[in-house]
Formats: sequence, structure tokens, C-alpha cells
Amino acid sequence: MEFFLLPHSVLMHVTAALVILVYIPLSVPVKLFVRAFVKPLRKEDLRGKVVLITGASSGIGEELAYQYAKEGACLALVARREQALKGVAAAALDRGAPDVLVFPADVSDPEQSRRAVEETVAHFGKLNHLVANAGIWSSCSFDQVTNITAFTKLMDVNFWGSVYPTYHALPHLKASKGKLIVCSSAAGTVATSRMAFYNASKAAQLRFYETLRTEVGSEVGITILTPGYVESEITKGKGIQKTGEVAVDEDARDAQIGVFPVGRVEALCEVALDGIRNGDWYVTWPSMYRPLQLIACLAPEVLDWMSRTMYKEATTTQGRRPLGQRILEATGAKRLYPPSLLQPRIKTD
Ligand SMILES: NC(=O)c1ccc[n+]([C@@H]2O[C@H](COP(=O)([O-])OP(=O)(O)OC[C@H]3O[C@@H](n4cnc5c(N)ncnc54)[C@H](OP(=O)(O)O)[C@@H]3O)[C@@H](O)[C@H]2O)c1
Ligand SMILES: *[C@@H]1O[C@H](CO)[C@@H](O)[C@H](O)[C@H]1NC(C)=O
Ligand SMILES: CC(=O)N[C@H]1CO[C@H](CO)[C@@H](O)[C@@H]1O
Repeated sequence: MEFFLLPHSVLMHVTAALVILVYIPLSVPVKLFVRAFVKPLRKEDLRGKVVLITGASSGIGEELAYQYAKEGACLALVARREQALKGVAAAALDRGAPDVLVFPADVSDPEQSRRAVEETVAHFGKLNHLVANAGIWSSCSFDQVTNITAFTKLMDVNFWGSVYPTYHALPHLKASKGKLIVCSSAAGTVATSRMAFYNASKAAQLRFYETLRTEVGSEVGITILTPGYVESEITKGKGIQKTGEVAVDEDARDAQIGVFPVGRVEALCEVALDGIRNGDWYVTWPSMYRPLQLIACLAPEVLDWMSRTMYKEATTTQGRRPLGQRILEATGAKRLYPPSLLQPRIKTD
């Protein structure tokens, strides 16, 4: 034992004890009071606000665009598929957005990210919210990967594709006292088998924005979304497959999701927009994922055991199938998936 470290070590342990025994019992009622009575009075009015959403061509980004539109916000929509973006733009105008800019771009490219932000500010004269939502998925066991270099794409899009637009948007957000919203994932906080790369990219995002909050939090509000499974093209099965190519594989999707419920995207976005307007630090939905984080923190071995059990593979006539997927098939629980997942149409461009 290095004795000069002892005072700090004692101090840290005493602090942890004080947080649990004193701070939490005192702060929880205050937080509940603020949430119930203070925040509703100070909800941000979005009329005329300028909101840039990346990954707006489908899924969560598309639905967020519609809900911002209903509140009267002006939108800049970014993703690679231009035709899909135009469709979303038209529907957003219908729902009440005063003006919508479509900007096709690949957010993993620093220059395209910069231009998306600059052109938005040039067009609208300001930027109030950046929603860094674009992302790709992958679900496969690490030891089954056949092309490892293809997986750098997950970091390029999920991590760097959030950081680049954030970098260029930050001065404008400071000027407007605006907000930064990032779409991480419940997978960023809880280790889940078959998601090592995705989990790592989402954990990187989470840590990055938590750190950024300590630097700019007094000027720019940061809301981190950590959704569980919700309907989108990702949960239709689109992602980087073990061979390295991007494809839709419903079987790999079933193997990943197993018996977990898949939420409706409208419901997630309602809760998310409410949290954003309140200035909440985190939005976790479906709410079943919240206790999961507590378990991960206090007893990581329990989650490790759960993940191992649910993803334990058995070789059947249809190939290697994890327990969760076999339960899904045996119980017919797939009928509970939102209808959009059962007819997996992916937008083409
Ligand atoms: N669905 C879930 O269960 C779930 C759960 C937790 C977190 N999330 C996160 O939610 C976010 C949105 O995903 P989603 O579920 O809505 O899936 P989605 O329907 O596949 O949407 C992903 C969006 O990202 C865009 N995108 C992908 N690569 C891009 C790139 N290089 N440059 C620009 N845009 C790109 C896609 O548009 P283009 O293909 O047109 O570029 C699309 O608009 C992701 O960050 C995802 O990780 C999803
Ligand atoms: C592996 O993936 C990378 C990136 O997508 C690609 O450039 C490369 O050609 C792939 N290699 C093989 C052997 O398929
Ligand atoms: C498998 C994996 O990478 N799990 C990680 C998911 O993210 C959290 C951090 O938020 C890590 O603690 C896990 O190890």
C-alpha cells in the first residue's frame, strides 16, 4: 500500500457513502418536485427554432423530424439518401414546419459534416438544436466476423459522425444558447452479447458527450438519448453483417432482440422531445432499461450471466440459434413486434 494515497482513498470512500446515505435521499424528492411542478412551466417553445437532425431519412430521426415539425420548428435534414430525405421534408412541411432544408451528406466525412452545419446556418441565420442521431448497427459474435476491417465503419459513423457535426455546430449553439442532443443507446451502458462493436461505439459517444457536458454544460444543454429497441430500419435487421457487408438480416435481428420488447418509434420520440424541451440530461426509453443500468453498476456479474444465458447458442436445423431466439420462436412472441418490423421494407434511393 502506498501510504501517501491513503487520505485520498479514505476521502473517496467517505464521499461515496455520503452520496448514497445523504445526497440521494435528499435530492430525489427535490428532483421529483422539480420534474412535476417546475420543468413543465419552463418547457422550451420550439416555434421558429432551427433544428438540424442527422440520420433523418428513416427511423428515429425521421419521427423526431415530424414531432419537431408539429411544434413549429424549422428543420435541416441530413442523411445520405436524398429521395428519402425529400419525402420526410414534404411530410414535415405538412405537419407544420415553417421551412425545411434537405442536405444529403455522409456524416462520417468531416468536410460534408462541416458543410451541412454551415449551409444550415447560412440558410436560416442560426442554429438552436443539433440532433446527432445518424447511426448504423451490427449484431454478430466477434469470433464469427470474417472481415474485421469493415467494422471501423461503426466508429466512423456512430462516434465520429456525431463528433464532426458537433464540432462545427458548437460555436453556433453557444451563440443561440442552444441544445445538443445525441442518440446513444441502452447498449452503451449495458454489455450485451453480439454487440461488441456497436456497444463500444455507443459507449464512446456516451462518454464523449458526458465529458463535453462538463466543459460546455453551462452554455449548451446536452441531452443524451439511450433508447432500447424501437422500430426503425435497424430493428428491421439492417446492419453490418459478419462478412462486413451492409445488408438486412431478419434472422440476425431475431437472434439479437430475442424476447426483448420493441417499442413504437412515435412513443420514444414523444418522450425524447419532452426530455429535450425540459433540458433533461438523459432520456432512457422504454423505462425497463433504467433499472438495468443500476444492476449493471451494482452487480455486473448478474447481467453478464443473463447475457450469456440468453445468447447461448444451440445448433438446430436452421443453424446456430441463441436461447432468446428459440424462446421467441417457440412462444410466437414475434407477433408482439410493431407491425412495421414484420414487413421489412427499407427505403432505397
Ligand atoms: N432502433 C433501435 O432500437 C435503436 C436503439 C438505440 C439506439 N438507436 C440509435 O438511433 C439512431 C437512429 O437509428 P434508427 O434506429 O432510427 O435506424 P435507421 O432507421 O437505420 O436510421 C439510421 C439513420 O442514419 C442515417 N445514416 C446512416 N449512416 C449514415 C452516414 N454515414 N451519414 C449520414 N447518415 C447516415 C441513415 O440514413 P442514410 O442511410 O440515408 O444515410 C438513417 O437516416 C442510431 O444512432 C442508432 O444507433 C437505435
Ligand atoms: C473488407 O471490408 C472492407 C471495408 O468495407 C473492404 O474494403 C474490403 O474489400 C473487404 N475485404 C474482403 C476480403 O472482403
Ligand atoms: C461488450 C461491451 O463493449 N460492453 C460495454 C458496453 O458499454 C459499457 C460502457 O457504457 C461498458 O462498461 C461495457 O463493457
